[in-house]
Amino acid sequence: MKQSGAEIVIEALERQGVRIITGIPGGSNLPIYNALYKSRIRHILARHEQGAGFIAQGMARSTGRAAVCLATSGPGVTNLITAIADAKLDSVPLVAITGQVPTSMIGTDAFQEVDTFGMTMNITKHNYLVKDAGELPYIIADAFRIAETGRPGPVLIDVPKDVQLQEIELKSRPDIMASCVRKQMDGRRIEDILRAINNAKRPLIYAGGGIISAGAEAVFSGLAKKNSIPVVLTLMGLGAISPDDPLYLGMLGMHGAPCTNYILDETDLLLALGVRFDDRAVGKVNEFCPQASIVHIDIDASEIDKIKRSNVSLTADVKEALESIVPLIEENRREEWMRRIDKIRKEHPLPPTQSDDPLNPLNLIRNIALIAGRDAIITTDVGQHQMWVAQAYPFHQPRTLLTSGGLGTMGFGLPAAIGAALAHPERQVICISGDGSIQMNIQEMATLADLDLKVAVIIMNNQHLGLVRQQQELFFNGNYIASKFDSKLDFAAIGRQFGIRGINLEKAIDPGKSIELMLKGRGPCIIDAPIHYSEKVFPMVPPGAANREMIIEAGR
Ligand SMILES: Cc1ncc(C[n+]2csc(CCOP(=O)(O)OP(=O)(O)O)c2C)c(N)n1
Repeated sequence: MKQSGAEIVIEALERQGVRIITGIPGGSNLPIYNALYKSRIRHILARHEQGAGFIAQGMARSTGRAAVCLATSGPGVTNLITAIADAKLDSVPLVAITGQVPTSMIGTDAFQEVDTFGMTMNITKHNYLVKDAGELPYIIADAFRIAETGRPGPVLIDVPKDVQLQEIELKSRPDIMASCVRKQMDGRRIEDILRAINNAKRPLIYAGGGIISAGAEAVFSGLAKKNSIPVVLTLMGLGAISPDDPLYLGMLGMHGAPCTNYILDETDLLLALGVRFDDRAVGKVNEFCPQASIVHIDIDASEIDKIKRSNVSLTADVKEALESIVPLIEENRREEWMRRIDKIRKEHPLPPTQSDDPLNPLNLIRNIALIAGRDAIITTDVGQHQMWVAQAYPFHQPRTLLTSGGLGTMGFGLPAAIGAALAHPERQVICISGDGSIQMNIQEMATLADLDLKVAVIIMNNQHLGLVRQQQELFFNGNYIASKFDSKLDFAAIGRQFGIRGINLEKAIDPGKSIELMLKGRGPCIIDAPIHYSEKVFPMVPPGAANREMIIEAGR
């Protein structure tokens, strides 16, 4: 039986077990949409391709499985690019399938032609320009394997329209995930790591998103417990260990828990697990952990020694590596180090919340956490609200915080929340956003209204680009330019116009109760929470400074 390239694309996605895809049709990908018409795969019509990319990311980040988005050539692709770059920096498995002008017209500046392959080469883990429909089943199977295995990441498949329309008879189809070969771990390195841990007096674990990608949370907290090693997490690592674990010290870095940045100065062995020494985490690199030997375990060989030279390194799946290490590691109570840690913790707590105002940002976030429960999935946008969430929201499980860590993309939160809710319709999903960020993909409120998902969007509305204003106040002599919005938007009313329940907490007598009632209601809701514009995120390490030079609070 002859099939078109477009039908082969959809059949290959079905064979991968894909149930939902999201995107926007256009001239160059209409044959794929036509094939989708007859498929049991559900399609979610986004309102902007960046929204589609982040909806797919929300599915992928909350499940760990590759999710699929579609875009047409030209502007469809350029709109999608931010979401692809975002997936690359945060190691999110994504398969983007884009339409392209017919092969004979490539390079002619045809209508809606851009060089998708060239433009996405540096922001994907791998990309393809398909020349023949017969390649499609193999390319799609490979794309999923590449996106999901090793260090996850985005893969793009650009399919010219004539290839979508090409009719062929497929002789064979590839096995799904057949070629996933495990790398052998270097046993001598494991011995070196064991020796380093056993000899250390003041070890510290610095762990990140790699722990969550590998599903290594249990063995990782087992290591910390057995050998009494305190833990600091990156933004991407939040949820990898319970915030109630006595060994957990908090997030490190630019807006981290102050004690972490002092303890990093004292450690003699840093165990860097599934991390990439990002500048927001380590601050001034040559002043990061000045007394420590470094053991670095990461699945991506290119991360080893990229930013900070390690004394022992292991390129491996961090879960497999820890499963080899933990049974062999000595039990150790490290009483002296624990006493020292306790002292530093007590001397340098997070800046206390000055008020009992329920609309104080940290109070608001703690309250949301109490109402939402441990199973809720939280997405954020980028700005002060994102850092307040990272500081104050207790993430007890992996994949409950979805945030744009590497690219720091405003506009991520709402579509990512839609994706998370599509993948987990039974769970409460909450997008905590800022009034600046929400406006970057506000059109996806229409998608949310279509889908009627259990998503609450809480907008911390300070009528400013708050984090920009904060930097202008602290580092640019209060020269406030381009950080204030002159029009005061009523997001609850905007939500209602999209067909979503909305409430403004400005006049709420008990904001906590109002939030609870909104979350209990059916379907999505928008909550506009007024925040004073002068609120700041502390501590803050000035850009380029060492972590210990953090500003703890205004004037200090
Ligand atoms: C797409 C994009 N453009 C610009 C920035 C730079 N930026 C970082 S934070 C921020 C302000 C965010 O404002 P808002 O969403 O209102 O959050 P707030 O800081 O007030 O909580 C800006 C403009 C960015 N991160 N992403």
